[in-house]
Amino acid sequence: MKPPLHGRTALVIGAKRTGAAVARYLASRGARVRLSDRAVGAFDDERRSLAGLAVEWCLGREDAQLLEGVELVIPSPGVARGHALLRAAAARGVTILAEVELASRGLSAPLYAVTGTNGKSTTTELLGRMMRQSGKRVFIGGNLGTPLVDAVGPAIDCAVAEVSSFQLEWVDQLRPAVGIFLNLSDDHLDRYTSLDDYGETKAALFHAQTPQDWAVLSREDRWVWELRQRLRARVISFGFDPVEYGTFPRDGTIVVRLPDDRRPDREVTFSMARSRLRGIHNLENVMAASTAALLAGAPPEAVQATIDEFPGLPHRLQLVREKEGVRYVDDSKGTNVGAVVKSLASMTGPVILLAGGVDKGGSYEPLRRLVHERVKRLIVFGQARETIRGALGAETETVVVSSLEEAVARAGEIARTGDTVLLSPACASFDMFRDYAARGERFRALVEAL
Ligand code: UMA
Repeated sequence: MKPPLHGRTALVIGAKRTGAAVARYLASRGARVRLSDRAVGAFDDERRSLAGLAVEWCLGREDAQLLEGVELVIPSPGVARGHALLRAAAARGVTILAEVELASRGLSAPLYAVTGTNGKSTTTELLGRMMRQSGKRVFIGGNLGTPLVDAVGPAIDCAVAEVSSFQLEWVDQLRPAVGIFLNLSDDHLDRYTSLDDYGETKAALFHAQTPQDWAVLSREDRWVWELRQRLRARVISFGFDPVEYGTFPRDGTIVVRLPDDRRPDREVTFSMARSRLRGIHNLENVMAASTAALLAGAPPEAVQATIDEFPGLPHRLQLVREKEGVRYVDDSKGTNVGAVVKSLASMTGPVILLAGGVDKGGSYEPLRRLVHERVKRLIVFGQARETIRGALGAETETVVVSSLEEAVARAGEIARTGDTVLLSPACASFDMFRDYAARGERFRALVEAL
Protein backbone atom coordinates (compact mmCIF):
# COMPACT_ATOMS: atom_id res chain seq x y z
CA MET A 1 0.00 0.00 0.00
CA LYS A 2 1.38 3.41 -0.93
CA PRO A 3 1.56 5.78 2.04
CA PRO A 4 -0.65 8.84 1.66
CA LEU A 5 2.05 11.44 2.08
CA HIS A 6 0.26 14.62 1.09
CA GLY A 7 -0.21 16.95 4.03
CA ARG A 8 1.52 14.66 6.54
CA THR A 9 4.35 15.98 8.68
CA ALA A 10 7.50 13.90 8.63
CA LEU A 11 10.73 14.12 10.60
CA VAL A 12 13.81 12.93 8.72
CA ILE A 13 16.81 12.32 10.99
CA GLY A 14 20.25 12.75 9.44
CA ALA A 15 20.69 15.13 6.49
CA LYS A 16 23.35 13.48 4.36
CA ARG A 17 22.79 11.06 1.46
CA THR A 18 19.75 9.21 2.81
CA GLY A 19 18.17 12.13 4.65
CA ALA A 20 18.41 14.53 1.71
CA ALA A 21 16.97 11.92 -0.70
CA VAL A 22 14.10 11.10 1.66
CA ALA A 23 13.34 14.79 2.27
CA ARG A 24 13.25 15.36 -1.50
CA TYR A 25 10.99 12.34 -1.99
CA LEU A 26 8.55 13.35 0.73
CA ALA A 27 8.48 17.08 0.04
CA SER A 28 7.94 16.61 -3.67
CA ARG A 29 4.91 14.45 -2.83
CA GLY A 30 3.32 17.10 -0.68
CA ALA A 31 4.50 16.12 2.79
CA ARG A 32 5.70 18.73 5.29
CA VAL A 33 9.30 17.81 6.02
CA ARG A 34 11.46 18.61 9.03
CA LEU A 35 15.05 17.62 8.30
CA SER A 36 17.25 17.34 11.36
CA ASP A 37 20.89 16.56 11.94
CA ARG A 38 22.95 16.55 15.10
CA ALA A 39 25.73 18.26 13.18
CA VAL A 40 25.77 21.94 12.30
CA GLY A 41 27.86 21.66 9.14
CA ALA A 42 27.21 23.52 5.92
CA PHE A 43 25.32 20.73 4.06
CA ASP A 44 25.85 22.68 0.81
CA ASP A 45 25.19 19.78 -1.57
CA GLU A 46 22.13 18.68 0.35
CA ARG A 47 20.71 22.20 0.46
CA ARG A 48 21.25 22.54 -3.29
CA SER A 49 19.48 19.24 -3.95
CA LEU A 50 16.49 20.47 -1.94
CA ALA A 51 16.29 23.98 -3.37
CA GLY A 52 12.72 25.11 -3.97
CA LEU A 53 11.17 22.41 -1.78
CA ALA A 54 9.40 23.14 1.50
CA VAL A 55 11.87 21.61 3.91
CA GLU A 56 12.41 22.94 7.43
CA TRP A 57 16.09 22.54 8.35
CA CYS A 58 16.82 21.77 12.02
CA LEU A 59 20.57 21.50 12.45
CA GLY A 60 22.45 20.79 15.66
CA ARG A 61 19.30 19.41 17.25
CA GLU A 62 18.19 16.06 18.63
CA ASP A 63 15.57 17.21 21.17
CA ALA A 64 12.08 15.74 21.45
CA GLN A 65 10.50 19.03 20.34
CA LEU A 66 11.40 17.96 16.82
CA LEU A 67 8.53 15.48 17.12
CA GLU A 68 5.82 18.13 17.58
CA GLY A 69 3.03 17.41 15.08
CA VAL A 70 5.03 14.63 13.44
CA GLU A 71 3.22 11.53 12.13
CA LEU A 72 6.11 9.79 10.43
CA VAL A 73 9.81 9.48 11.30
CA ILE A 74 12.46 8.31 8.82
CA PRO A 75 15.87 7.80 10.47
CA SER A 76 19.03 7.65 8.34
CA PRO A 77 20.85 4.30 8.55
CA GLY A 78 23.53 5.85 10.76
CA VAL A 79 20.95 6.60 13.48
CA ALA A 80 21.04 3.79 16.03
CA ARG A 81 17.88 1.90 16.98
CA GLY A 82 18.07 3.08 20.57
CA HIS A 83 18.42 6.79 19.67
CA ALA A 84 16.47 8.94 22.16
CA LEU A 85 14.37 10.54 19.42
CA LEU A 86 13.31 7.15 18.10
CA ARG A 87 12.43 5.97 21.57
CA ALA A 88 10.39 9.13 22.13
CA ALA A 89 8.66 8.68 18.75
CA ALA A 90 7.81 5.05 19.52
CA ALA A 91 6.45 6.01 22.93
CA ARG A 92 4.13 8.51 21.25
CA GLY A 93 2.94 5.92 18.74
CA VAL A 94 4.53 7.75 15.80
CA THR A 95 5.28 5.52 12.78
CA ILE A 96 9.00 4.93 12.18
CA LEU A 97 10.02 3.67 8.76
CA ALA A 98 13.37 2.88 7.20
CA GLU A 99 14.21 4.66 3.97
CA VAL A 100 14.17 1.32 2.12
CA GLU A 101 10.72 0.58 3.53
CA LEU A 102 9.41 3.93 2.36
CA ALA A 103 10.98 3.30 -1.05
CA SER A 104 9.59 -0.20 -1.40
CA ARG A 105 6.07 1.05 -0.71
CA GLY A 106 6.41 3.46 -3.61
CA LEU A 107 8.16 1.12 -6.05
CA SER A 108 6.08 -0.45 -8.77
CA ALA A 109 8.96 -2.40 -10.35
CA PRO A 110 10.23 -5.62 -8.74
CA LEU A 111 12.97 -5.31 -6.15
CA TYR A 112 15.98 -7.63 -6.01
CA ALA A 113 17.88 -7.13 -2.77
CA VAL A 114 21.23 -8.28 -1.44
CA THR A 115 22.34 -8.51 2.18
CA GLY A 116 25.13 -10.22 4.13
CA THR A 117 28.28 -9.10 5.92
CA ASN A 118 30.65 -9.23 2.95
CA GLY A 119 30.31 -9.22 -0.82
CA LYS A 120 27.06 -7.23 -0.92
CA SER A 121 28.32 -4.46 -3.17
CA THR A 122 29.99 -6.76 -5.69
CA THR A 123 26.96 -9.05 -5.85
CA THR A 124 24.57 -6.10 -6.21
CA GLU A 125 26.64 -4.60 -8.99
CA LEU A 126 26.93 -7.96 -10.77
CA LEU A 127 23.21 -8.65 -10.54
CA GLY A 128 22.34 -5.14 -11.66
CA ARG A 129 24.64 -5.42 -14.67
CA MET A 130 23.23 -8.85 -15.57
CA MET A 131 19.75 -7.33 -15.64
CA ARG A 132 20.94 -4.36 -17.70
CA GLN A 133 22.65 -6.72 -20.11
CA SER A 134 19.20 -8.33 -20.52
CA GLY A 135 17.95 -5.04 -21.94
CA LYS A 136 16.10 -3.92 -18.80
CA ARG A 137 16.07 -0.44 -17.32
CA VAL A 138 17.69 -1.07 -13.96
CA PHE A 139 18.25 1.03 -10.85
CA ILE A 140 21.37 -0.12 -8.97
CA GLY A 141 21.92 1.33 -5.51
CA GLY A 142 20.95 1.16 -1.84
CA ASN A 143 23.80 0.91 0.64
CA LEU A 144 26.06 0.90 -2.42
CA GLY A 145 25.62 4.66 -2.68
CA THR A 146 22.36 5.94 -4.21
CA PRO A 147 19.46 5.61 -1.74
CA LEU A 148 16.71 3.25 -2.92
CA VAL A 149 14.12 6.00 -2.61
CA ASP A 150 15.68 7.56 -5.73
CA ALA A 151 14.42 4.51 -7.67
CA VAL A 152 10.83 5.62 -7.12
CA GLY A 153 9.57 7.79 -9.94
CA PRO A 154 11.91 7.14 -12.87
CA ALA A 155 10.70 4.54 -15.41
CA ILE A 156 12.53 1.35 -14.49
CA ASP A 157 11.93 -2.37 -15.02
CA CYS A 158 13.55 -3.44 -11.76
CA ALA A 159 15.59 -2.16 -8.82
CA VAL A 160 18.66 -3.96 -7.52
CA ALA A 161 19.66 -2.83 -4.05
CA GLU A 162 22.37 -3.57 -1.54
CA VAL A 163 20.70 -3.52 1.87
CA SER A 164 22.61 -3.21 5.14
CA SER A 165 21.45 -4.25 8.60
CA PHE A 166 21.18 -0.56 9.49
CA GLN A 167 18.67 -0.14 6.67
CA LEU A 168 16.61 -3.12 7.82
CA GLU A 169 15.94 -1.93 11.35
CA TRP A 170 12.58 -0.33 10.58
CA VAL A 171 10.98 -2.45 7.87
CA ASP A 172 7.74 -4.45 7.80
CA GLN A 173 6.39 -4.63 4.24
CA LEU A 174 9.67 -4.58 2.31
CA ARG A 175 9.23 -7.54 -0.04
CA PRO A 176 11.99 -8.32 -2.53
CA ALA A 177 10.94 -10.68 -5.33
CA VAL A 178 14.42 -12.16 -4.87
CA GLY A 179 16.40 -11.65 -1.66
CA ILE A 180 20.01 -12.78 -1.32
CA PHE A 181 21.74 -13.45 2.03
CA LEU A 182 25.45 -14.01 1.35
CA ASN A 183 27.08 -14.65 4.73
CA LEU A 184 27.20 -13.48 8.33
CA SER A 185 30.22 -12.77 10.49
CA ASP A 186 31.13 -10.35 13.29
CA ASP A 187 30.58 -6.76 12.23
CA HIS A 188 28.88 -3.69 13.72
CA LEU A 189 28.96 -5.27 17.17
CA ASP A 190 29.24 -1.75 18.50
CA ARG A 191 25.59 -1.40 17.40
CA TYR A 192 24.19 -4.91 17.94
CA THR A 193 24.22 -6.95 21.14
CA SER A 194 25.37 -10.19 19.45
CA LEU A 195 25.92 -11.93 16.14
CA ASP A 196 22.36 -13.28 16.43
CA ASP A 197 20.96 -9.81 16.96
CA TYR A 198 22.88 -8.57 13.89
CA GLY A 199 21.81 -11.59 11.81
CA GLU A 200 18.16 -11.35 12.82
CA THR A 201 18.15 -7.70 11.76
CA LYS A 202 19.38 -8.75 8.32
CA ALA A 203 16.86 -11.59 8.15
CA ALA A 204 14.10 -8.94 8.11
CA LEU A 205 14.82 -8.83 4.37
CA PHE A 206 12.68 -11.99 4.07
CA HIS A 207 9.88 -11.31 6.58
CA ALA A 208 7.29 -9.98 4.14
CA GLN A 209 8.11 -12.42 1.35
CA THR A 210 5.49 -14.97 0.22
CA PRO A 211 5.83 -18.35 -1.51
CA GLN A 212 5.89 -16.47 -4.82
CA ASP A 213 9.23 -14.90 -3.91
CA TRP A 214 12.71 -16.34 -3.75
CA ALA A 215 15.38 -16.42 -1.07
CA VAL A 216 18.91 -17.13 -2.32
CA LEU A 217 20.93 -18.46 0.63
CA SER A 218 24.52 -19.60 1.14
CA ARG A 219 24.97 -23.25 2.06
CA GLU A 220 28.48 -22.41 3.26
CA ASP A 221 27.37 -20.17 6.11
CA ARG A 222 25.75 -22.06 8.97
CA TRP A 223 23.78 -19.11 10.31
CA VAL A 224 22.43 -18.19 6.88
CA TRP A 225 21.69 -21.78 5.87
CA GLU A 226 19.65 -22.42 9.04
CA LEU A 227 17.38 -19.56 8.05
CA ARG A 228 15.84 -21.72 5.31
CA GLN A 229 13.72 -23.52 7.89
CA ARG A 230 11.74 -20.44 8.77
CA LEU A 231 11.27 -18.55 5.51
CA ARG A 232 8.02 -18.34 3.57
CA ALA A 233 9.76 -17.72 0.25
CA ARG A 234 11.05 -20.54 -1.93
CA VAL A 235 14.69 -21.18 -1.11
CA ILE A 236 17.47 -21.78 -3.61
CA SER A 237 21.06 -22.07 -2.45
CA PHE A 238 24.65 -21.69 -3.56
CA GLY A 239 27.72 -23.43 -2.19
CA PHE A 240 30.64 -25.63 -3.14
CA ASP A 241 29.13 -29.13 -3.13
CA PRO A 242 26.95 -30.36 -6.00
CA VAL A 243 23.22 -30.34 -5.24
CA GLU A 244 20.08 -31.46 -7.03
CA TYR A 245 18.71 -27.91 -7.00
CA GLY A 246 20.95 -24.93 -6.45
CA THR A 247 24.27 -23.54 -7.60
CA PHE A 248 27.82 -24.89 -7.33
CA PRO A 249 31.17 -24.72 -9.15
CA ARG A 250 32.35 -27.54 -11.43
CA ASP A 251 35.65 -27.61 -13.42
CA GLY A 252 36.03 -23.88 -13.96
CA THR A 253 32.30 -23.34 -14.45
CA ILE A 254 29.30 -22.45 -12.35
CA VAL A 255 26.33 -24.78 -12.56
CA VAL A 256 22.85 -23.44 -11.74
CA ARG A 257 20.04 -25.96 -11.35
CA LEU A 258 16.68 -24.31 -10.88
CA PRO A 259 13.74 -26.25 -9.48
CA ASP A 260 11.51 -25.13 -12.29
CA ASP A 261 10.25 -27.87 -14.55
CA ARG A 262 9.02 -25.37 -17.07
CA ARG A 263 12.57 -24.46 -18.04
CA PRO A 264 13.80 -26.73 -20.81
CA ASP A 265 17.39 -25.86 -19.78
CA ARG A 266 17.08 -26.97 -16.16
CA GLU A 267 20.86 -26.92 -15.76
CA VAL A 268 22.61 -23.75 -16.90
CA THR A 269 26.42 -23.56 -16.95
CA PHE A 270 28.56 -20.43 -16.91
CA SER A 271 32.26 -20.33 -17.69
CA MET A 272 34.53 -18.50 -15.24
CA ALA A 273 37.47 -18.57 -17.67
CA ARG A 274 37.29 -14.88 -18.59
CA SER A 275 36.21 -13.52 -15.20
CA ARG A 276 38.61 -11.00 -13.67
CA LEU A 277 37.26 -11.58 -10.15
CA ARG A 278 39.66 -13.41 -7.88
CA GLY A 279 39.18 -15.37 -4.66
CA ILE A 280 36.71 -17.87 -3.25
CA HIS A 281 34.45 -15.14 -1.91
CA ASN A 282 34.06 -13.69 -5.40
CA LEU A 283 33.11 -17.11 -6.72
CA GLU A 284 30.35 -17.10 -4.10
CA ASN A 285 29.29 -13.61 -5.19
CA VAL A 286 29.10 -14.69 -8.84
CA MET A 287 27.13 -17.81 -7.91
CA ALA A 288 24.62 -15.77 -5.90
CA ALA A 289 24.22 -13.08 -8.57
CA SER A 290 23.88 -15.60 -11.44
CA THR A 291 21.23 -17.57 -9.56
CA ALA A 292 19.23 -14.44 -8.76
CA ALA A 293 19.55 -13.13 -12.33
CA LEU A 294 18.13 -16.36 -13.79
CA LEU A 295 15.29 -16.29 -11.25
CA ALA A 296 14.62 -12.69 -12.30
CA GLY A 297 14.33 -13.81 -15.91
CA ALA A 298 17.73 -12.81 -17.31
CA PRO A 299 18.78 -14.90 -20.32
CA PRO A 300 21.92 -17.01 -19.70
CA GLU A 301 23.83 -15.08 -22.40
CA ALA A 302 23.36 -11.83 -20.46
CA VAL A 303 24.66 -13.48 -17.29
CA GLN A 304 27.70 -14.91 -19.08
CA ALA A 305 28.51 -11.58 -20.78
CA THR A 306 28.47 -9.85 -17.38
CA ILE A 307 30.72 -12.48 -15.80
CA ASP A 308 33.15 -12.00 -18.69
CA GLU A 309 33.19 -8.19 -18.61
CA PHE A 310 32.82 -7.16 -14.95
CA PRO A 311 36.09 -5.54 -13.84
CA GLY A 312 35.37 -5.71 -10.08
CA LEU A 313 34.76 -2.83 -7.70
CA PRO A 314 37.50 -0.53 -6.43
CA HIS A 315 39.16 -1.21 -3.05
CA ARG A 316 38.26 -4.91 -3.08
CA LEU A 317 41.42 -6.98 -3.53
CA GLN A 318 42.55 -4.57 -6.25
CA LEU A 319 46.10 -4.88 -7.51
CA VAL A 320 47.59 -1.38 -7.31
CA ARG A 321 51.07 -2.06 -8.54
CA GLU A 322 53.78 -4.65 -8.88
CA LYS A 323 57.21 -3.30 -7.98
CA GLU A 324 60.38 -5.42 -7.91
CA GLY A 325 58.32 -8.59 -7.69
CA VAL A 326 56.17 -7.29 -4.81
CA ARG A 327 52.43 -7.02 -5.34
CA TYR A 328 50.62 -4.18 -3.57
CA VAL A 329 46.92 -4.92 -3.10
CA ASP A 330 44.20 -2.49 -1.99
CA ASP A 331 41.48 -4.24 0.02
CA SER A 332 40.41 -1.18 2.01
CA LYS A 333 36.82 -2.47 1.84
CA GLY A 334 37.96 -5.29 4.15
CA THR A 335 36.38 -3.46 7.08
CA ASN A 336 35.66 -6.48 9.26
CA VAL A 337 37.41 -9.69 10.33
CA GLY A 338 35.27 -11.95 8.09
CA ALA A 339 36.29 -9.98 5.00
CA VAL A 340 39.99 -10.20 5.87
CA VAL A 341 39.69 -13.97 6.44
CA LYS A 342 38.41 -14.37 2.88
CA SER A 343 41.02 -12.04 1.44
CA LEU A 344 43.91 -13.77 3.21
CA ALA A 345 42.56 -17.19 2.23
CA SER A 346 42.76 -16.21 -1.43
CA MET A 347 46.45 -15.12 -1.22
CA THR A 348 49.28 -17.27 -2.48
CA GLY A 349 52.79 -16.55 -1.14
CA PRO A 350 53.85 -14.56 1.92
CA VAL A 351 51.76 -11.56 2.95
CA ILE A 352 52.66 -8.34 4.70
CA LEU A 353 49.30 -7.36 6.18
CA LEU A 354 48.41 -3.75 6.99
CA ALA A 355 45.49 -3.60 9.43
CA GLY A 356 43.87 -1.16 11.84
CA GLY A 357 41.44 1.70 12.22
CA VAL A 358 38.31 1.74 14.35
CA ASP A 359 37.58 -1.55 16.08
CA LYS A 360 34.00 -2.79 15.60
CA GLY A 361 33.73 -4.81 18.79
CA GLY A 362 34.12 -8.25 17.21
CA SER A 363 36.74 -10.94 17.82
CA TYR A 364 39.99 -11.26 15.83
CA GLU A 365 40.12 -14.96 16.67
CA PRO A 366 39.01 -16.17 13.19
CA LEU A 367 42.21 -14.60 11.80
CA ARG A 368 44.69 -16.40 14.06
CA ARG A 369 45.39 -19.49 11.98
CA LEU A 370 45.58 -17.59 8.68
CA VAL A 371 47.87 -14.93 10.14
CA HIS A 372 50.09 -17.66 11.58
CA GLU A 373 50.29 -19.49 8.24
CA ARG A 374 50.35 -16.69 5.66
CA VAL A 375 51.37 -13.37 7.21
CA LYS A 376 55.13 -12.85 7.45
CA ARG A 377 54.74 -9.41 9.02
CA LEU A 378 51.69 -7.73 10.52
CA ILE A 379 51.78 -3.93 10.53
CA VAL A 380 49.08 -2.33 12.69
CA PHE A 381 47.96 1.31 12.80
CA GLY A 382 45.06 3.46 14.00
CA GLN A 383 42.90 3.30 17.12
CA ALA A 384 42.68 -0.49 17.19
CA ARG A 385 46.41 -1.15 16.80
CA GLU A 386 47.08 -2.35 20.35
CA THR A 387 43.91 -4.46 20.37
CA ILE A 388 44.97 -6.19 17.16
CA ARG A 389 48.53 -6.66 18.40
CA GLY A 390 47.15 -8.19 21.61
CA ALA A 391 44.94 -10.59 19.65
CA LEU A 392 47.30 -11.60 16.82
CA GLY A 393 50.79 -10.50 17.84
CA ALA A 394 51.75 -14.00 19.01
CA GLU A 395 51.03 -15.45 15.55
CA THR A 396 53.62 -13.48 13.58
CA GLU A 397 56.14 -10.69 13.90
CA THR A 398 54.09 -7.56 14.50
CA VAL A 399 55.01 -3.89 14.07
CA VAL A 400 52.99 -1.05 15.60
CA VAL A 401 53.03 2.23 13.65
CA SER A 402 51.15 5.50 13.98
CA SER A 403 49.80 6.06 10.49
CA LEU A 404 49.03 4.49 7.13
CA GLU A 405 51.95 6.47 5.67
CA GLU A 406 54.35 4.83 8.10
CA ALA A 407 52.74 1.42 7.51
CA VAL A 408 53.31 1.62 3.75
CA ALA A 409 56.87 2.88 4.18
CA ARG A 410 57.72 0.00 6.56
CA ALA A 411 56.07 -2.54 4.25
CA GLY A 412 58.12 -1.20 1.33
CA GLU A 413 61.34 -1.73 3.32
CA ILE A 414 60.47 -5.25 4.46
CA ALA A 415 58.95 -6.67 1.26
CA ARG A 416 60.92 -9.09 -0.94
CA THR A 417 60.21 -10.59 -4.38
CA GLY A 418 57.14 -12.87 -4.21
CA ASP A 419 55.54 -11.04 -1.27
CA THR A 420 52.16 -9.36 -1.31
CA VAL A 421 51.62 -6.15 0.66
CA LEU A 422 47.92 -6.25 1.50
CA LEU A 423 45.91 -3.38 2.97
CA SER A 424 42.94 -5.25 4.46
CA PRO A 425 42.30 -3.36 7.70
CA ALA A 426 39.57 -5.43 9.49
CA CYS A 427 38.36 -2.10 10.90
CA ALA A 428 36.36 0.98 9.96
CA SER A 429 38.33 3.95 8.69
CA PHE A 430 36.71 6.83 10.54
CA ASP A 431 39.58 7.54 12.96
CA MET A 432 41.77 8.76 10.11
CA PHE A 433 39.74 8.92 6.89
CA ARG A 434 36.34 10.03 5.58
CA ASP A 435 35.52 6.46 4.57
CA TYR A 436 37.09 3.22 3.29
CA ALA A 437 37.36 4.67 -0.21
CA ALA A 438 39.45 7.63 1.00
CA ARG A 439 41.68 5.18 2.91
CA GLY A 440 42.09 3.07 -0.24
CA GLU A 441 42.91 6.14 -2.37
CA ARG A 442 45.54 7.23 0.12
CA PHE A 443 47.08 3.76 0.10
CA ARG A 444 47.20 3.80 -3.69
CA ALA A 445 48.88 7.20 -3.74
CA LEU A 446 51.48 6.06 -1.18
CA VAL A 447 52.19 2.88 -3.12
CA GLU A 448 52.51 4.74 -6.42
CA ALA A 449 55.06 7.03 -4.74
CA LEU A 450 57.23 4.19 -3.40
N1 UMA B 1 23.30 11.64 12.25
C1 UMA B 1 22.48 12.25 13.17
N2 UMA B 1 22.18 11.55 14.30
C2 UMA B 1 22.66 10.28 14.55
C3 UMA B 1 23.49 9.68 13.57
C4 UMA B 1 23.80 10.40 12.43
O1 UMA B 1 22.03 13.37 12.98
O2 UMA B 1 22.35 9.70 15.58
C5 UMA B 1 23.64 12.40 11.03
C6 UMA B 1 25.12 12.67 10.88
O3 UMA B 1 25.52 13.87 11.54
C7 UMA B 1 25.27 12.81 9.36
C8 UMA B 1 24.12 11.95 8.82
O4 UMA B 1 23.30 11.58 9.92
O5 UMA B 1 25.11 14.13 8.91
C9 UMA B 1 24.70 10.71 8.19
O6 UMA B 1 23.72 9.73 7.98
P1 UMA B 1 24.21 8.23 7.67
O7 UMA B 1 25.33 7.86 8.58
O8 UMA B 1 23.02 7.34 7.68
O9 UMA B 1 24.86 8.36 6.23
P2 UMA B 1 24.26 8.60 4.76
O10 UMA B 1 25.13 9.61 4.11
O11 UMA B 1 22.82 8.82 4.75
O12 UMA B 1 24.66 7.17 4.09
C10 UMA B 1 23.84 6.04 4.31
C11 UMA B 1 24.74 4.82 4.57
N3 UMA B 1 25.55 5.08 5.79
C12 UMA B 1 25.54 4.24 6.83
O13 UMA B 1 24.90 3.22 6.85
C13 UMA B 1 26.37 4.63 8.01
C14 UMA B 1 25.65 4.59 3.39
O14 UMA B 1 26.36 3.38 3.59
C15 UMA B 1 24.81 4.43 2.12
O15 UMA B 1 25.68 4.35 0.99
C16 UMA B 1 23.88 5.63 1.95
O16 UMA B 1 23.07 5.79 3.14
C17 UMA B 1 22.91 5.46 0.76
O17 UMA B 1 22.05 4.39 0.94
C18 UMA B 1 27.76 3.52 3.93
C19 UMA B 1 28.11 2.57 5.07
O18 UMA B 1 29.13 2.77 5.70
C20 UMA B 1 28.60 3.12 2.72
N4 UMA B 1 27.30 1.54 5.34
C21 UMA B 1 27.60 0.54 6.34
C22 UMA B 1 28.50 -0.53 5.79
O19 UMA B 1 28.52 -0.72 4.56
O20 UMA B 1 29.16 -1.22 6.61
C23 UMA B 1 26.29 -0.12 6.80
